[in-house]
Parts: sequence; C-alpha cells; structure tokens
Amino acid sequence: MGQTKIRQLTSFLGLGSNLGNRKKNLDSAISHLKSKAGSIVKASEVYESEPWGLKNQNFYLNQVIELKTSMSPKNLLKCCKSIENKMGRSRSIKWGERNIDIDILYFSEIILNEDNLTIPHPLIQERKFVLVPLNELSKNFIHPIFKKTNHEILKNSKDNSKIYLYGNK
Ligand code: PH2
Ligand code: MG
Ligand code: MG
Repeated sequence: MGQTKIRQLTSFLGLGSNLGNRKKNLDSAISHLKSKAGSIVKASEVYESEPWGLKNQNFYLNQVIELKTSMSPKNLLKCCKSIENKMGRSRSIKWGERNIDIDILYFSEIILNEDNLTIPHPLIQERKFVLVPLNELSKNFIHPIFKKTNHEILKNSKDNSKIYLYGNK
C-alpha cells in the first residue's frame, strides 16, 4: 500500500501571559498545542519581560515555540484562538493584560496579509520579548520580507525594554 505523506511546515509561535499563574498558563498552552496543532520541535527558555506598549500592568512571562504542523495558517490561527478561549481568555483591550496570548510569528517562508492574519507578525522587529527567545531557537532563520536573520533583526532593534531569563522550563 502506498503511504500518504502529509506535508508539514514549521511555524514559530510567541506565547505570553501576565495574569494568574503565568508559568502554568504557558505550560497549559503548550500542552493544548501539542494535542491540537502539531508537534513541538523546540521550546525556548521562559523569559520575564517588562510590559511593552501599555506600561501599567504586570510583567509578562514569554516563550517561543517551534511547531511542526500540517495545518494551514488560517486553521492554525483558529486553533490558537480556540485554545485561548478554552483557557478563559477574555478579549482585553489592545496590548492589555491577559492570562494567555498565542501569536503566529512566522509560518515557514509564507507572507500573508489578510484582515485578521498578517504573517510574519508585523511587530517582531520592535519587540525584544519576542526576539530574544526567537534568537535562542533560530538565530539564522531569515525573515521573508526583511531578508534579514533573526540575529540581525535583534541586533538592530531599538526596543530597550527589560527582559530576563526566568528559567525553569
Ligand atoms: N503582549 C502584548 C502587549 N505587551 N509585553 C510583553 N512584555 N510581553 C507580551 O507578551 C506582550 C506585551 C500584547 O500581545
Ligand atoms: Mg500578542
Ligand atoms: Mg494575540
């Protein structure tokens, strides 16, 4: 019998939490992603970071994961939203506090510009809380629009908000 091979692509996802048990929230998001979205190839260390964009809120825990998935970008977005909902995420104000946030950063070399989904994530270059864990996993990955590696993007980023290793992966 012939075997059906399902084409799998690599996506990088950014996870963030600044409400409730932040570490448990990241762990729970990862286990939901494992059961619903594909396989986790690598997970970065956990970092604690100063709130970016809207200052008056708790520090975040942030982590980036590398996922192998046979889903389309749209279905992966739906899956991330449904995990956020299942975890009780209430739709907060823009850049406001949340118990869990799952963002698609990259999806292979795909470039997508749709109403509710822009890939690569349009703010990667402005956020050290994304760039630092992303560099830990994949510093040589080339941003499909900027044609620069994650390493170069981090080096050129003007974000100087605080980020520390939290550890305890
Ligand atoms: N997420 C935001 C807004 N600000 N700041 C940090 N440090 N980490 C985040 O994950 C984050 C943020 C909206 O998604
Ligand atoms: Mg976000
Ligand atoms: Mg989000």
